[in-house]
Amino acid sequence: MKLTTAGESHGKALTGIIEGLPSNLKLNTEEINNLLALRQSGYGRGARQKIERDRIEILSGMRNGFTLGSPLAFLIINKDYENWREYMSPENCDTSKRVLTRVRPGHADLTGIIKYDQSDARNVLERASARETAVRVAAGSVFIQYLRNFGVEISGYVKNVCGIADESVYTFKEIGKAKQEPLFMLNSEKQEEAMRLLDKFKEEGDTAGGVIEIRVNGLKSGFGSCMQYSTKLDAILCAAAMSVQAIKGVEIGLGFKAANLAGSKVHDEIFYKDNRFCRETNNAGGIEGGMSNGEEIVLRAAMKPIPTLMKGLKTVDYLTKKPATAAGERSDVAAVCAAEIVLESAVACALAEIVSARLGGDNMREQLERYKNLR
Ligand code: EPS
Repeated sequence: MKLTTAGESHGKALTGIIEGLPSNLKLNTEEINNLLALRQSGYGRGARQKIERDRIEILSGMRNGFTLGSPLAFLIINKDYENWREYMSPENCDTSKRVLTRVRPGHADLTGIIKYDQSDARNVLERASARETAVRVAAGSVFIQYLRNFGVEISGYVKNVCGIADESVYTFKEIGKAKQEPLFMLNSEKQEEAMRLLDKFKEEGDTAGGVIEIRVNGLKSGFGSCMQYSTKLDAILCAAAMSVQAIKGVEIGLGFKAANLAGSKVHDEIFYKDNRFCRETNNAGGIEGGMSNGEEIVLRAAMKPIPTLMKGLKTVDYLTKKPATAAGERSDVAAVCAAEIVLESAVACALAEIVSARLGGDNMREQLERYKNLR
């Protein structure tokens, strides 16, 4: 299973192709649209989200609500393209307007302009933009619906906004309520404090990041492998999370905290009760030896603050080489809620690939039978 995405932030549309979906997977497009709307939500989002109304249009690979086993191709229209058509059209457009040379620290602008031999960072930033994550979320919903057939559920919440941290431990059921909250946080005092901080940052033209926790419930043991480095489940999930724009750190289970503790405080002791092996703790975050161990998978990702600051950081104009203030017309103050949805989707994408590769089979019936027969 493989997802390919295309599309510029202010181009006509974003598109995606998923190859390798089994046939007879029932897909609900309203569920996809609801996840797309959630990605656009969250406290701290900027003016662009008032323009866009992301909805999926499926072009191929599905008939009467079921996949066919052929590539699933889809698009999401960028409504803002109407305001950008004269500068962004694939042919005969005016590229002299909307030029960006006051390259933004932390964005792809400067390295991209050099690497792709451009004189306008727009030719790079349009693709580097987190707008691309809309496609990943549309596909993510497809993968989430696929995984649900095997009893696998993915959820998450925001743990920390710019250092305002909720250190509580929640059950999988409890975190299901997070998406009703303005910042997807479960501690209301911390959430209010974080919202006040974002209000302050908005006034000051600054931005914030945070920490997001993603959990996977219900996956049987043995997904991923200890036999080759490239097949380790933790390596694959961390790479998937790191591929999300603005993510700068990822940990599984206790993660960095494990380095400070004795082995006796870290490793989850094994018991045998009611005819099954079990553990009373889950410090490993559901993965041992690069394989799922049947416990909940726990992954946390750290998002850096958005690099477009309205107050503008010091930079150098790429063309004049003179000191300048970095470009900024509009920006999100924080996009931690969007990142939570995108991370769920990225994890779902990686897991769907791993599950379908282990199961093989061309249709859902074959895959479901094989999953049922796994130990
Ligand atoms: C982004 C810049 C902003 C964000 C965008 C990501 O867009 P614009 O330049 O149009 O104001 O709103 O995110 C989205 C459009 C989105 O849908 O998430 C960037 O530079 O990464």
